[in-house]
Amino acid sequence: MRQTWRWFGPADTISIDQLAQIGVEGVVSALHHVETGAVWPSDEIAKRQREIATTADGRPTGLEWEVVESLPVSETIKTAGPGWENHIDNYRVSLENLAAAGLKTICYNFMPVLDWTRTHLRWPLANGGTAMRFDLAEFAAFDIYLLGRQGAADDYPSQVRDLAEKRHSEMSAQEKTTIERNIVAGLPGANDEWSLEEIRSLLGVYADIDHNVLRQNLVAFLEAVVPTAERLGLRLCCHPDDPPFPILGLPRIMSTVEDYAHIMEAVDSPANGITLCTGSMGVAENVDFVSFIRKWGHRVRFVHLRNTTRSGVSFDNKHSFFEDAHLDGDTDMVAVIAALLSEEERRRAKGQADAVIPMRPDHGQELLDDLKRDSMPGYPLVGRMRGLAELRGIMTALSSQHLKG
Ligand code: DNO
Ligand code: MN
Repeated sequence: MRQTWRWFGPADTISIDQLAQIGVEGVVSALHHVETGAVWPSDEIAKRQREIATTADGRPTGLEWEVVESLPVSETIKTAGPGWENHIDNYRVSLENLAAAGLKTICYNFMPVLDWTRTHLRWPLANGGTAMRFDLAEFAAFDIYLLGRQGAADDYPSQVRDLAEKRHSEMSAQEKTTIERNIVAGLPGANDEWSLEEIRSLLGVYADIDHNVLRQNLVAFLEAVVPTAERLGLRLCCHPDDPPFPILGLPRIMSTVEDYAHIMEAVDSPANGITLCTGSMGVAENVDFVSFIRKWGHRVRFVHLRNTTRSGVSFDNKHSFFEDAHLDGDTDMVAVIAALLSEEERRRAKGQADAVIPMRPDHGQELLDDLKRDSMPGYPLVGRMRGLAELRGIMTALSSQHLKG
């Protein structure tokens, strides 16, 4: 696998020349400053390529922009609302511009309104570091009391409602603001920043959009853009919902192995691919990543490796969890990596040019010097570096000639 690293551009707290020391082989980036739904202009794409290829003082970094994460899908496209054609045209032009610049792998997601969601960004760990956490009781307190969504209480069993009520009654004004901001304002890489008011009105837009309608909207999006991607030799790859279950009464349709099977079959093209994210899907119980990779590995274009531990209140396979160290947690990372390396072997045996799959350590805990710096939530230097180092060890050991024969 190719070891990549997410870099948010010149505004990133980690400079591009530091990545060489980490042993990063390729860069994952996006034009976060372009408004969602608008075209990514060729000159902006070229600028980002230059920012990745050269340091601020003009030295070559030896790195290239290899994966786009994400080319965001607008709410207009997700809801198939007025202006859909225009946003689809723009998406196609962005794909043309990216392909002309030599980019091939395009990650996106189809989560309505909220991208990845956590209640705690810096949850203290016993070892002194911090981790991100999603706590269902805290989330319910936000949903029922802070957002005040109509009918929210009915979405939680009484045990969770009681915990939420207790939490809400104990929360200081400061804590309320923090949890609101954590959930609503959007975490790094999220497409859009909302206010509580905007969330309320967006929920109204989704009133008639259930699981099936949202699935149809994803299929309509793919039917519209996959032929373009195919012609340009691009690989689109959908990131799973995080967390992998409906929140705020909104449908989520890319949470499970079955969801992926449905979408892969509905638009059966090599350009319609998968971003495998163990940290997102692995929150659910009994996810069999090894069978998933055996069945759908040929459509996996990009991999996020990260581990979570379910901890706290759960119901209906919805869980509270925290982001554990990359080799700890509920997902058997060694088995996942072994399955991915076998997939690469299969591709090589068939002589495929795209045998190597880009992977990145997805998130990291804040450890050591991360705690003294202003790190982007989920994207600190030391924690991600620890993650990459551990994952690299597994990849090297499993692909070692000593193990064969
Ligand atoms: C979640 C992560 C997120 C992701 C965002 C934006 O598992 O990979 O940081 O990057 O959804 O794409
Ligand atoms: Mn991910």
